[in-house]
Amino acid sequence: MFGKYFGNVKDDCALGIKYQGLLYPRESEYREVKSLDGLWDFVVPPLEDVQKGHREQWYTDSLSKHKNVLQMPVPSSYNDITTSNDLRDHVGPVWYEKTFFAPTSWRNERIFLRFGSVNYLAEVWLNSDLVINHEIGHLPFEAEVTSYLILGGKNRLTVSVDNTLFNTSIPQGKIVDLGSNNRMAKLQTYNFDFFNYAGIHRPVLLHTKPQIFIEDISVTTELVDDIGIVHYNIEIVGLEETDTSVCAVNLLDGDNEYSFKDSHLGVQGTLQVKSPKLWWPRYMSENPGYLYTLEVTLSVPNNSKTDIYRLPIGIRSIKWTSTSFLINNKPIYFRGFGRHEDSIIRGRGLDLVTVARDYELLKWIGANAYRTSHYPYSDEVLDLADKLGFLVIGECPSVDTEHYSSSLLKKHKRSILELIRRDKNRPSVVMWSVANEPRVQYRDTTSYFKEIVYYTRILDSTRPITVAIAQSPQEDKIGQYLDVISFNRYNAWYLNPGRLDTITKHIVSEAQAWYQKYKKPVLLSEYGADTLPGLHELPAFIWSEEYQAELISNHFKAFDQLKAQGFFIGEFIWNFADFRTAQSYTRVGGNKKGVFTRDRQPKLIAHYIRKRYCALGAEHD
Ligand code: GCB
Repeated sequence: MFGKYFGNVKDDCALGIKYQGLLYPRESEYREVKSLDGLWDFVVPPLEDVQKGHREQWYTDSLSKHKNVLQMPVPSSYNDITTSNDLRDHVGPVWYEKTFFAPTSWRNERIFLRFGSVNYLAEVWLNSDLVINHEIGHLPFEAEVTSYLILGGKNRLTVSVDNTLFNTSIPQGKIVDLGSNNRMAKLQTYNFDFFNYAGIHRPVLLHTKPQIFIEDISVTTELVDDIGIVHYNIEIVGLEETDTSVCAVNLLDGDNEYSFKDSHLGVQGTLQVKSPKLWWPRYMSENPGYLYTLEVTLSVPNNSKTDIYRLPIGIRSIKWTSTSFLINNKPIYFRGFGRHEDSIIRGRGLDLVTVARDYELLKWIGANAYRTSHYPYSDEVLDLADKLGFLVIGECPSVDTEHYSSSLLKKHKRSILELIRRDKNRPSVVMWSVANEPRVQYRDTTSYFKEIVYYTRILDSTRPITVAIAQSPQEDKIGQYLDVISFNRYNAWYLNPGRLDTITKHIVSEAQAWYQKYKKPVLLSEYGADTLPGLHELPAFIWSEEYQAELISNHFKAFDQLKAQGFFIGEFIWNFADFRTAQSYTRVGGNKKGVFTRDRQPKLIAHYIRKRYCALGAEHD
């Protein structure tokens, strides 16, 4: 149970767990939040000397003194903004700078700087001092900057962002040295199938906390008969030994009514909610995604210090057996997509317009689930999953992993720790995927994943663990450690291209083989076909809209047979929308397996999926 590690244990050497709370910055009576998003100065070092900025310590003076300063939007990826191939394909550090004022009214506060995510390696200087560095994209990090900040004056924030991926990065990449004759000295290659977009990808927030503050809250919920049980654990920072603190906890419902007449006192405890309004996924309730607010009020009477933090929570239970996955004791059938954070020009940068559109499309098509392939998505995306009642398989950024090593293992664990630390309280997140398609031909694959799964389970035993597996049941080495078997299979695409007739039989027999081998619930985590929108061919031919429609429809026949057998718990199409990849002759402008185009319009198949997914949803009404 993560309560143990996320509540009290700050540093567990045996497990390599070092942990600091990272609650999302929320305004309250005692907390302020200021956004630093907008246009930042942006400078790229010369191609032939990408380390120049570090050597010359560009963080010690204003970037605006350089020639060729661009105005770069934050959040966004920098790659597709200009018309330059050099910037799109840049390998190495780039430099960002923003100036801002901090109000004098913050004199008695502790001030923190939070980045929603920077891909891949970030170094952050405030007024020339290094305040934090962070490795691994797609995850937030934060530094206390109280003593570096000029209150009532101008501050200069400098960030170096390096997109270089090595064998020990998460995800892995390889650097090819092109030699000194080449203008671009280094070339980045990687096996994963999405563009290595880079930049400050998510919001940058400056926020205050009182001197004594609520550092973290961990919540787990369960159902006992008709009672919703909410276990909570609160971490407080800044207390002196002589301070006596009072932590009062209450629950507000959707109408802002308190659930308890008197608040519960103490940093650890259990709330019992009679006849709770449960958090349900879509289609299983009139009111899916019902959220309460856990209100925590901290006061230190002899100090007259107070803090308040309000955390949205959902009351629901998760259980799994050898054949099923249950929410609130009801079996769930997942129907959804693998997705990407990817939009035209912005790349992987948070784009709220695309986020809102995607949820409208997910609702329209009748999906109830998605996998955050192949990395953690933004807080903003997951907030909506909580609110709208989508089921999320949260994935860490280990993709096509190979060449296992102890330093890779350490970073892989770190990515899982940071993912669970961020999303542990989210009702929408119902399963962890700790890798996508790891390679298994290595001697140490088995011990590596045994340790990864063990580590994940210690952090959180309340959610099942899976891996999206590429191998056949015969070749697989990892399934023995998992709770749910997920497999990616491209029948009639990479396997037997053009042979639409082979799909149903192959999928049914493979899913049965997985179940026979492990006696665990099975889901298909990826299947699909690249499709050029507007290309029509009858009889169906690969890359046409008809081919994608037939390929996916033939899978539906297999799923119907499998559903009747009792162990098959879900279907995830690859992919929700077309997305950008590295340049290759197998990709036309990127991966085109989307059911929607990159500008979010439906391909032919979308209408068939809608019919099926909505009908499956209606079975639960
Ligand atoms: C896969 C990968 C995914 C690719 C997909 C494809 O198995 O998990 O990242 O994009 O195949 O389209 O090739």
